[in-house]
Amino acid sequence: MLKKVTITAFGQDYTCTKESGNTWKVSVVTPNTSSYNQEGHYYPIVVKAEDEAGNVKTVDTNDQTLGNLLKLVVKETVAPTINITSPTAGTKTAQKRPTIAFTITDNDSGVDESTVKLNFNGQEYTTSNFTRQEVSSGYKYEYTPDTDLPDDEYTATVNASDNDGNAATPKSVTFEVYAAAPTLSVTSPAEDLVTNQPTVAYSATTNGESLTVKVNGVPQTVNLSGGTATGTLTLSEGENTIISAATSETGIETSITRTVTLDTKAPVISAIEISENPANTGETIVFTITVTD
Ligand SMILES: [Ca+2]
Ligand SMILES: [Ca+2]
Repeated sequence: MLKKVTITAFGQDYTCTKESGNTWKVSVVTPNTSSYNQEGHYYPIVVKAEDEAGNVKTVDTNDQTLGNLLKLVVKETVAPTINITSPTAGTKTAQKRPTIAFTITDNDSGVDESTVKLNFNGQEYTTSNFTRQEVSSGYKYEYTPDTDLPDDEYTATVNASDNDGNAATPKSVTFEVYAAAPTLSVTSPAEDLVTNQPTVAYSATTNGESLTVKVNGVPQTVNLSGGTATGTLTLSEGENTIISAATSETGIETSITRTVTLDTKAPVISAIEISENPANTGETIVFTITVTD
């Protein structure tokens, strides 16, 4: 005669109730956490039957016939979280090999690294293409292209699942590589201009986002509108170095240097000599003038 049947699961004993015939039953609620991180990825169950005479039969996971039936796999249902930390969505970068950084975290069964995938620029990359750093409940991965990317818009998409097969919502980021130097053409003043006017008209065209103009290091006021810059430059007596520098949205600079000379002083005639004076009719005479400027 059987006295009782008990099972031991998740560190607790549960007493079964006799059903019809030789069947005993008990209902048990599974734990809130996955069995994935348990040894063997399962929760071990022990069944014990005792008769009235005091004989006890215990069956556990090591039992050759029934042991595998006592390996209880419990799966959690919460998908991992993906967060792309760099680049920021919608940004433009001058970097031709921008690093794509993302974290994948999962609180319970953990990130299944074989499912971590980055789709970028028409290719699929896996963890062997990434550098990896452990973070709380997951990993931070970084991917850096090994060739320069042409200027264009790019989208990076990350996928991952946890060890219990829960697939994360994929995350994407779209950004632009813009590494081209801006165009710049200075139409005025001309190179090596010599003038007696203390100001000179400035004009230039550029596809840059901004333009600075300096005369001998002194910033000048120029108005840039619709790709055309205009202004008036103030010159100093003598040689003036005019540096125009256009900067793209991503900080790439193109510059042009012009040299303009301001000369407001008339030449000085300091000596005149006529040989001979007075001269005879029909005689060849020589004028010698001394002039400085
Ligand atoms: Ca999970
Ligand atoms: Ca002069």
